[in-house]
Amino acid sequence: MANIFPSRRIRRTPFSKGVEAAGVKGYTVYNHMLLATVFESLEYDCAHLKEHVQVWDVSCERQVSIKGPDALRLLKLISPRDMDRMADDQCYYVPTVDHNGGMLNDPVAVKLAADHYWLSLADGDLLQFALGIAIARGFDVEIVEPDVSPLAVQGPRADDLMARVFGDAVREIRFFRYKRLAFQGVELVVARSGWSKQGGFEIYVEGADLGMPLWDALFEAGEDMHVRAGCPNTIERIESGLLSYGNDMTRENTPYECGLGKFCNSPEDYIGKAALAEQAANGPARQIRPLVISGEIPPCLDAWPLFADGRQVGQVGSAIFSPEFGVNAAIGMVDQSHWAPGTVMEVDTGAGILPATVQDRFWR
Ligand code: THG
Repeated sequence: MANIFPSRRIRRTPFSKGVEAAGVKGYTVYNHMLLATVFESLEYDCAHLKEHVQVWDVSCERQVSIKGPDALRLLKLISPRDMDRMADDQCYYVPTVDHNGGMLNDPVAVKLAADHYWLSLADGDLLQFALGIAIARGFDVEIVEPDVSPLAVQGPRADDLMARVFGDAVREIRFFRYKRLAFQGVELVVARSGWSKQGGFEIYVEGADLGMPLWDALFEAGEDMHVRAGCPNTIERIESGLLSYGNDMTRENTPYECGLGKFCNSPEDYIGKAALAEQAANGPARQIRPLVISGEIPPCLDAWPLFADGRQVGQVGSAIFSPEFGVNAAIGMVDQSHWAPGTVMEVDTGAGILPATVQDRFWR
């Protein structure tokens, strides 16, 4: 593929200088912003992540800040998840849907105060959806994209590295909870979360000026821990079954199809609830499944159709060879008729038709 021409419109981040100095080899664009995809190689980066600790510039997980007397009212309209149960220090994975129940985004919501929330976005312009609803309903809220850039620290040594920079208090942070901890006198939200299953934290860095000082402090503190710059790793996240909006699911899919029905427990009349009622009662007709594809696969750049019994029965949205498990691991959306574990279909990769077998579960 040819290079993407860089410009102001493809936004850099507060950590871009550090990412470049660390030898980034590939980028994608996510929320109109640079997101690194590879440093050494996908395989090397993945193995290192599983053994040591990495610092990830995930600034592209942009925040939609919703603040004001009607903040919770607005959230209850755009969230299928019961927001009343959310603790003051909690983060919630929240599939958000349109009036047809189609997925618009799958952000992490962070409760900063009873009248102030952040939605930490996947790739999509959810701010405009929230703003449109707020204006149409005359809600008293301020909706902005603040100068907040998440920096993730992921891997088995994440607790040890973070403790050196933020103190031992980080060790007490529970999964999807946060504490406000100081760096250079500025209190930052530090949550136990991140887009890997290797454990770790996300620091919501408020103020771009703090970016490189924090980046440098983490690398200095982690010198003897083999700390490296990393990024969400395609191999690790497919093995882990972490869904990628735009790849594994789009507005064509409901949260039930994405296996996110457990996050649709709101008693409120949220947007899309009526459209989802049928699936809430009877389940979806197709759903996300882990698959193994036999043979040599090319990079998955388009949805690959799945065929069986002479018809299409689903599609694959992500696929990659897993060195740890020795298989091509894939994430597919599969019709109920063919989603049982062990079912074999044929997948058209564009470079050949290969067998694809439904798995019991993801790899971790
Ligand atoms: N962290 C933050 N913002 C984000 C992401 C993140 N925005 C973009 C993207 N990732 C949003 N999508 C996801 C998908 C999965 C998870 C988080 C965000 C995730 N899921 C866990 C799981 O599936 O096991 C836990 C879900 C739960 O139990 O609540 O972590 O990573 N800030």
